[in-house]
Formats: sequence, C-alpha cells, structure tokens
Amino acid sequence: MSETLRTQVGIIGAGPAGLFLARLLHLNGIESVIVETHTRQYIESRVRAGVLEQGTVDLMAEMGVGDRLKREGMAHEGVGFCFNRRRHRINFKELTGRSITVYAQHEVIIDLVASRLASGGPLLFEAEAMKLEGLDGTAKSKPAIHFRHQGEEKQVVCDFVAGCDGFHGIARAAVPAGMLKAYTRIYPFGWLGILAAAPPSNNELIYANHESGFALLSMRTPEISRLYIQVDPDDDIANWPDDRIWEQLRRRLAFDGFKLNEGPVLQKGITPMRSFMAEPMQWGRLFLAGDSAHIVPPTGAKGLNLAVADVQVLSRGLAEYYASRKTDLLDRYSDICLRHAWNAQRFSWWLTQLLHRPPGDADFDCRRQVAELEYMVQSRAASMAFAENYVGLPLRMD
Ligand code: FAS
Ligand code: PHB
Repeated sequence: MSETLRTQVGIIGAGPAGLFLARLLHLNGIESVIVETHTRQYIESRVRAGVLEQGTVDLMAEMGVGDRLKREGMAHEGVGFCFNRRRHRINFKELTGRSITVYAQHEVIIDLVASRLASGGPLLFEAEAMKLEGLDGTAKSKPAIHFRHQGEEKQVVCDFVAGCDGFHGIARAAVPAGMLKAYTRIYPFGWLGILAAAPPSNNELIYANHESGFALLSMRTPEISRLYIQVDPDDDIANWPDDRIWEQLRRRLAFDGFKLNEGPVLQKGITPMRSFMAEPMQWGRLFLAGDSAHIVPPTGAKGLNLAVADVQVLSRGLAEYYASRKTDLLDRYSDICLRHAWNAQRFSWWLTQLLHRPPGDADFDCRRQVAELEYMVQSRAASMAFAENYVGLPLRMD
C-alpha cells in the first residue's frame, strides 16, 4: 500500500450524489475525500439529465453554487402533453406555486467540481475504488476504500463511506449477500435521445403519446434542442439515420400550428429503461445514495433530483453525528430515503406507462392511455396530482 488518506467521510463517485454530498458536508465543517474513476473532462461532458426540481435549484443557491444556474437555467412554469394531435398544457406554477428549471446535468457537474476544487477538498480523478473494508462499524477496523490511482494502490481510511458510484458501482455489491433486497422492473422499450443544433420548437417541454410511440421535446439552451423517441430497447443506433429520427419526431409531436425546428444532430444514443430499488440503503458505516440505490425511468425527470434528496438526508445525519455523536437520523437514513424514492418510483412508473406504446397488441391500452390523458388535462384534481409530483414533493425527514 503506497499511500493512505485519512478523512471523516469517504465518497465514491463524482456524480450529482457525490458532489452535492461533499459540498453539504463541507458547509457543515465535515471533511471528505472523493474518488472518481473518470477524468474531469469526461464527467463534465457526459450528456444525461436535464430537469431540476425547484428544491434542487433552491439547494444549489443555498450551497453557494447557483450563480450560473440562475443566469443560464431556463425556468418553466408549465409542461405540454400532445395526444390525438392536440397539445394541452398543465400550468404547474399556477397549481403548486413551484416551477422546474432546465439545466443540463453536466452543467451542474461543472459548477460543483469548480466549487470543490476552489474549496480545496480532495477530489481524485482517474481513481477507481476497487474494494471496501471495515464497513460493519465494529471498533476492530475503520472503514477503508481501496482504490487505484496513478498506477498505485492507495486507500482512504474514514469514519463513513458514501456509495455514490451509480448503478454499476462497487458500493452496493459490498453489502453482504442476503442483507439487501432488490426490486426490478425492466421496461420493453428504451429512449433514443438526440442533441441537435436547432432552437427548441416550443418554450416548454412537450410529452407526446402517439400510436407510433412516445416522444419528448426538451432543450438545453436557446440554441440546442434535446429530443427523445421511444424505440425497442435492443435496437441499434446504426438503424437510426438522422432523417429517420426527424421523421418520427415530426410524426409523434404533430399538432395544429406546430413546426419542428431541425438541425445538425450533435449526439445520439439509445438508453434502456428500468426501475430498480435496493433495500435497505445502508449497512454498518456504508450509505448508498443516488443511482447506486435506485434507478427510475427518466420519464418523470427524477433521477438526479432523487440523488440530491438522498444526500440531503445523509449530510444532516452526519452533521448530527459529528455535533453530538447521536445517530438518530443516520439510523433512519434508509427509511427516510426509501419513502421519498418509492414515491418518485411510483410517479415515474405511472408517467412511463401512461405515455409509452406497449409492445404487441396494444389497441386497448392506447385508447385507455388517451382516456387517462384527457381526464388528466381536464380535471383540476388530476392535473394537481401530476403537477405536485412533477415539480417534486417536499422531502420529509420525520
Ligand atoms: P452517477 O452515475 O451520475 O455518478 C456515479 C459516479 O461514480 C460516476 O461519475 C462514475 O464514474 C463513478 N464511479 C462508478 N464506479 C466507481 C468506482 N468504482 N470508483 C470511483 N468512481 C466510480 N435523470 C433525470 O432526472 N433525467 C434524465 O433525463 C436522465 N437521463 C439519463 C440518461 C442516461 C444515459 C443515464 C445513464 C441516466 C440518466 N438520468 C436521468 C439519470 C441520471 O441523471 C442519474 O439519476 C444521476 O446521474 C444519478 O447521479 P449519481 O447517483 O451521482 O450517479
Ligand atoms: C431532458 O431534458 O433530458 C429530460 C427532460 C424531461 C424528462 C427526461 C429528460 O422527463
């Protein structure tokens, strides 16, 4: 072993979960070390989520990392639904008093990495965690993250380990067999997403239910569109030349008076869709946060926001521990986060099954979906139920 780093909290992963957690701990005077497999350039350019709940936006401002978000983020007060070739709008600001902001995940990463490096907190890139030890919380040995960095084996010895390493990370696998239950739902469709150099064709997002399949009109900047269509999860992006993608988008997003702005496709890819939950989200001195513990279908734009909710609970629990050695919040971490995550899972599943064409003989389901969409946009109560979940329910820690 060439080098040992000592800190209070060892964080695996510099995604939203790890970076938000490190910032919240720093603001509470708690030291941490982040180890991240990839390079800074890679994580700051990875195209992923696009929508921030108001709670996430407010938290970034409170953490002192929200200036660029405030300047460049696009605040939205409503969202469109297109079905039967008509566009309807749900004004979630009028219904809930809250809004969402379109601000790409990689922009959030850029802001948080800059803040971390400016604060001097250790953030090691190209540092892959390989093994975890000492997680059971006995006095025998402190938790340790063994990682490979600059060709050497190193370790972080700490009081707690935060597994913020995403769905494919090592943290969840470090929980002893039989101590964790997984719940999974694999959806029979995926999303083909494109980034295009074309001004967004609408000033708000539009979710489309169409007999050919789901489509979503989103955006990144006033010059860059982000668009998705439902495809077979096993389809190959090579089967999708740009003109075929645009043809499907024109067809699925069609409504009177609408014209889709097209332009050079800058990036395209197919993402499979799953729901996943791991229970519990903690074991001894290990705490799972974000995608390492749960995956939601992106339809509800919840993934990133859920990661932020987890680490708000974890940072408060760790602050309580270091201030008083009390572990009440840490002991309830998993219960608090799972209650919030299962509701986001429910909402994401519901919106996914409402908008996507099921495979096979789906005529009944397609008519049922349109009936539910008609009800949702006509009924204030149903619109409210959608709106309060879409803008994000309050995080309860009771
Ligand atoms: P992340 O996966 O973001 O971060 C984990 C980090 O840990 C990564 O940087 C990884 O390199 C690192 N890591 C992994 N193993 C490691 C190891 N052994 N050692 C060190 N580091 C390690 N959500 C939405 O809300 N809306 C969307 O539109 C949306 N689109 C998505 C599209 C794609 C293709 C994907 C994959 C996800 C999408 N998501 C979306 C969900 C996504 O935004 C996640 O919810 C969010 O990134 C979760 O953040 P983290 O939990 O931090 O995990
Ligand atoms: C996105 O802009 O990437 C986006 C927006 C809303 C969603 C999913 C993805 O529900």
